[in-house]
Amino acid sequence: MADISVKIAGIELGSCIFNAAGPKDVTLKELEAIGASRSAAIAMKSCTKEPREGNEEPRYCALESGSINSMGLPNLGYKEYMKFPALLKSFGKPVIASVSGLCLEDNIQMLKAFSDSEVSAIELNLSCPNIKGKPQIGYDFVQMDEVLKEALKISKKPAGVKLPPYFDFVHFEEAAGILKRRKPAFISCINSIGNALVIDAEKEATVIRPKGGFGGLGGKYIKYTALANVRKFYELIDIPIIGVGGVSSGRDAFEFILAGASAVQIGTAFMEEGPSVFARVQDELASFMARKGYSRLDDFRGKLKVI
Ligand code: HRO
Repeated sequence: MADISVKIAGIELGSCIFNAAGPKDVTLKELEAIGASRSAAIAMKSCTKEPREGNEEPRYCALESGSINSMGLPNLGYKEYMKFPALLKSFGKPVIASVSGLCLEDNIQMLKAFSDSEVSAIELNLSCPNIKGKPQIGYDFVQMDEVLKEALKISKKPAGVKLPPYFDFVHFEEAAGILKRRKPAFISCINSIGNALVIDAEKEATVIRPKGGFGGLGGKYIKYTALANVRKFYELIDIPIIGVGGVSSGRDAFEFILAGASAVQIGTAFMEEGPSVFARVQDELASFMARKGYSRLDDFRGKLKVI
């Protein structure tokens, strides 16, 4: 059987596949279900300083080949998530906090707190598209540089950054320049493609309610954009990359690793299929690698050929 374990930022992962921050990871019960599955880690919902109800319902809709969401950061507040690693210890896997403060001070305060907690790593989410009146920090390079400068130096735990999708080579280079300077422990790319609009022609209406129906697009629709982001950053910077966006099979995971990802997260497919998705995708990846004659991820990571 192929070995699909990996070490990222000093953290040993039994496999390279785990859940993306976001779906089904708000409550302790949901996190326990991830712990009991074959997800290699337990990523927790992005949190804010205070608990949040999130946006009005309906705020998630499964689509033919993906999903649209405008959850609006519903979460229990960071103090609850600080307690969870101890309660999830029996699963014996890394617990990852995701921090999405509504201002720089909140991000700093939460990073400080998680840094002294039992989490294994922290993902700083600079790319939530669904907060009314709050632009995605990952698209404002001045602010992104400032946040990373102040926030990353605080954390004693490996701290990475969740990026929005970029679409222009100039933007990739600008973002890469900041990342080279601020040196996060890893990057996760990509978040959902923000502010898509899905329309139900029969009802002549949007499929979600918040923000006039605009929301983050996820799933298969965004796989090629996600692969492009992983590849571009792999070419530009020497920081471990966690690929996320449209992974629903072992073959998808293989493509992300071939593009340069060190690990792969699953969002929409986990939301739709439930925790068994992790075992299925891992087994498919291992079989696909065996068929190709690869015994470990390093045999093909980043080795994409351009025809
Ligand atoms: O909660 C959300 O609406 C949400 C977040 Cl924080 C995020 O980072 N990405 C997303 O698609 N939705």
